Amino acid sequence: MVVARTHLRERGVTPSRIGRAALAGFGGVLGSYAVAGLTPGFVAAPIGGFLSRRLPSALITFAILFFGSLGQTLNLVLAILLAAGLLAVAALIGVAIDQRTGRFSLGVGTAGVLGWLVAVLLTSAPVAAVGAGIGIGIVLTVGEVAGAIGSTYREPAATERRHFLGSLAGAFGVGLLGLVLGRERPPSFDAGTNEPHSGSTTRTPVPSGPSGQQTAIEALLEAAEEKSLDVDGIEPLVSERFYEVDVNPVNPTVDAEEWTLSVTGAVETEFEITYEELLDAEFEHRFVTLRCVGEQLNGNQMDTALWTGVPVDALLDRATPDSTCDCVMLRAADDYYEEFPLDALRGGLLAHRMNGELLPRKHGFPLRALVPGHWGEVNVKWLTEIELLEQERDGYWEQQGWHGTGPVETVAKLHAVDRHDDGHVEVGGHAYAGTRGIQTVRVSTDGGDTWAEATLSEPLPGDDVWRQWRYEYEPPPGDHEVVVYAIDGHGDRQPREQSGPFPDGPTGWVSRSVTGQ
Ligand SMILES: Nc1nc2c(c(=O)[nH]1)N[C@H]1C(S)=C(S)[C@@H](COP(=O)(O)O)O[C@H]1N2
Ligand SMILES: [Mo]
Repeated sequence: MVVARTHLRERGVTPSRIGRAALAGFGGVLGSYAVAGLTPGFVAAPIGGFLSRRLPSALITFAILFFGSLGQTLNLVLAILLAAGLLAVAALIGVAIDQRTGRFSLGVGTAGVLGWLVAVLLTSAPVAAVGAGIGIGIVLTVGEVAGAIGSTYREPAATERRHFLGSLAGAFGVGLLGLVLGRERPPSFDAGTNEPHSGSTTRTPVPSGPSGQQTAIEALLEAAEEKSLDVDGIEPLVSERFYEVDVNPVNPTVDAEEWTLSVTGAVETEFEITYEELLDAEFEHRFVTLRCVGEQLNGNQMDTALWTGVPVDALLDRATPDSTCDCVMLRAADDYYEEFPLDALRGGLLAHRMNGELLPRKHGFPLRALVPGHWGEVNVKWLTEIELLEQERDGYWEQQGWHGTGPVETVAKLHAVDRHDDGHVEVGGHAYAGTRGIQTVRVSTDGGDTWAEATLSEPLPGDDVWRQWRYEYEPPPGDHEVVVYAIDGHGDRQPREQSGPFPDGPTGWVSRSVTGQ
C-alpha cells in the first residue's frame, strides 16, 4: 500500500491531484449533459442502459417494487458516478503529464482528447462527445489559473489548495452551463407538444396533424371531458398525467426520417415502412387504457389517452404471417423486446399520435404498439420491428421472471375520498378490465358486510378503456372500512385473493379506512 502510494507520488499523483481529476471527471459529465441533454448522446446514458440490462434481475425487480420510478433515478445517479469516474481517469493522466513535463497545455490537451475518446467509445456520438472533453478542459484550466495566481509567494500546500478550489469553481461553472443548455435538449419532440424545441436543428418533419382530423380529435376529447364524472381527486377519463415506465434511465431519441418499421421473420414477404408512408396509411382514433403489471393494486400506473394510429392487421396481412408458434416479438429502438401470441396483436393499433399531438418522446416517438387488453409491457414504445417467430421466446421482462404478457386483471381503484358540506362522503376511482369491459362496480362502507352499486361514467367509444365510478353515502360515526370491486363485461367478479404485483400483476379488492362524522 505504502509502496504503491510512493510509487504514485513519484509519478505526480497526489491526493489533491486526484481530487482535481475527480472534479474534472464531473466537469466532463456536466459538459456532456450541456451538449447532449438527457439523450443517448449523454455519457451516462449507455452506462445506465448497461446497468439496467446487466444488474441481477432480482435487484431490478426489487428496485421497481420498492422505489418505483425512483429506481430509475438511482440507476441514473450510479451511471453518472461511473461516467465521472471514467472521465476522471482521463483527466488524471493529463494532470500527471502536466506534472512530469511541466507543460500544462500538453496535460490539459491530453486530458480533453482522452475524455472525448472515452465519451465516443461510450456513446458512439463523436460530436456530442466534444462536450465531455471541453468540460474536463474547463475544470482543469480554471484550477490551473487559480493555483498559478501569486503562487510564488505561497507554500506549495496552499497552491495545491487553490488548484483544488479553482477546479471546484470550474466544475460548478460547467454545471451551471449544463443546467441551462442541457435542459434545452433534446432536439426532438418533447412530451405534450408537437413543437421542436427552441434552437433545435432537427430535420424531423412535423406533420401538422392528420388534415381535417384535428377537429375529429378535438370532438372526441371534448366528449370524453363531458363524460368524466365530477369527482375531486380522480383523473378525468383522458388522463392529465400519463404514467411512464421505461427499462432505461434515458429514453432513445429517434429521428423519424431515418426510422423504419420492419415486419420480418416467419412471413411470406418481409417489408419495411417509413414514417412518411405510415402517416399516409389509413388511421383511426381510439381511446385505450394502459396499466403496468408491476404497479401496486391501488397504484397510479393506469391511464387513458386518445391514440391515433394504423391498425396493425393491415401490416400483418401485407406480410402474410407463416409462424408455427403463432407468436410475435416486438423490438424497439431502446433494445427492448417483448414476445406474445400473434392473436393478441391482431386488432391492435400502431399509434403515432396521443391526444392529438405527435407521440411524445417519453411515450415512444415516433411509433408505439397498443395491444388490446394486455398489460402495459407489451405495448412497445419506439417500435422498430415486428418479428414473426417460429418458436416462443422470452421477452425482456419474462427474462427477469415476470409474467406480464397476458390480458390485464380486473381492478376497481379507490383514489378519492371527499367530504361534502352536507356531511356526506363521496368515494370514487377508475375501473378497468381490458377488452372484457366493466359492467358494474360494487362498494361496501362496512368492511364488506353489505354492498351497493356505484354510479359509472358513460362508456367511452372503444373496447379497451376504463370507466370512472363514484358512490356517495352518509358516513357512520367513527372509523369504517370502504371496500370496492368490479364485475367485468363477462359477469366475472374481480378476484378477492390478495397478491402483490410480482410476477403477474396485483390482485385483490381495494379497501380503505375512512373516518366518519
Ligand atoms: N421500448 C419500450 N417499450 C416499452 C417499455 C420500455 O421500457 N421500452 N416499457 C413498457 C412498460 S413496462 C409499460 S407499463 C408501458 C408504459 O407505457 P408509458 O410509459 O407510455 O406509460 O410501456 C411498455 N413499453
Ligand atoms: Mo409495465
